[in-house]
Amino acid sequence: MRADESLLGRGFRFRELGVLSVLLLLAAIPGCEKRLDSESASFGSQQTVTADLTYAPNVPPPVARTAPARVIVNLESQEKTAELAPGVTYNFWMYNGHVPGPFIRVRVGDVVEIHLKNLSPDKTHTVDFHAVTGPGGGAPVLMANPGQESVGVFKMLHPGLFVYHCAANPMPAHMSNGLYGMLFVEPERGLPEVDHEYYVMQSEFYTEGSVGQQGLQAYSSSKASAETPEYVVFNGNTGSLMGANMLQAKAGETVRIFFGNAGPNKISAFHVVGTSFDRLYRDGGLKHPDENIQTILVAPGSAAIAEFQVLVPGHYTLLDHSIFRTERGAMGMINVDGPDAPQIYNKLK
Ligand SMILES: [Cu+2]
Repeated sequence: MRADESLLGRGFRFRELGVLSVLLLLAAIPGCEKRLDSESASFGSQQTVTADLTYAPNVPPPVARTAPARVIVNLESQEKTAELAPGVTYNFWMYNGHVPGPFIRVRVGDVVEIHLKNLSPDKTHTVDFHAVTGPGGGAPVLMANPGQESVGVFKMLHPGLFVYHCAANPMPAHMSNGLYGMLFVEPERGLPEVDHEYYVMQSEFYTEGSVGQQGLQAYSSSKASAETPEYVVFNGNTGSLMGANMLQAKAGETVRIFFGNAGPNKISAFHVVGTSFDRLYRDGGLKHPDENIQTILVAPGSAAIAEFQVLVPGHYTLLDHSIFRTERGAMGMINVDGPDAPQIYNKLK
């Protein structure tokens, strides 16, 4: 027997001992066996609630429950012509009549029951939830032909901020035309309280006409394939966070942005001019937030949670710091009201 084989054999014995001691420990903890049983049986036995869905830039209130539930989520897929930019319209494919689709907020351990009604006259749609554990993120289960409804149940095993999107064929077209949104799985004790929570999702649009060309614009699959978008926007429209639609806060308040990138192609360099992120949950993971971050890369199909306190009144610009994209729509504003703060920000001459 060679020396390494002997070590391997000893390793196996140590592992066996380790497993045995964990089993003995579990047996020794009163009620432990019972907790494991109730956990495995919980797929169909909790309280049933209907999800409170909101549309960008609004976020549903934190989950108040302290125990898992079965959460009903009602989605409809449809195609509808709407404005993409001033004087520019587009035939969006959308969930619940909005681009991005609804913000869904649940709690880790919840069982989410998705009802997808496909109102399209001629296209099959579905949903791939990045929060779902299992083939296709639920897409094969939720595939719905025109006029049909599909229903799937999925257990939320991991806390975090997750993207969802259509995954029907041809997938690039379904993802380019507006079928996406976000689902937030709260950890057991939720996130720290803040004054404002907002939902911002970046995506690209590939139109036959160049940026700004007026009228109804058709989808260009050749530009999408070449990854040359005409529009890069927040919340489905160049003006969704501008003018009367600016996000609002008061000086001294804390803001949390649930930021997603639907792509389909471009990595976002998300930045808020005039502040850094006091706390940043990279890629939507909640375990180890980072501090004092200026610009964050968010991949297509990923998300991040950015938190900051606004101390000085004025306008703060949200943008993709890949800066030419601001000329294609990737810009929004936060309006901060309140008294001047000359000890932090002042003009001397
Ligand atoms: Cu689809």
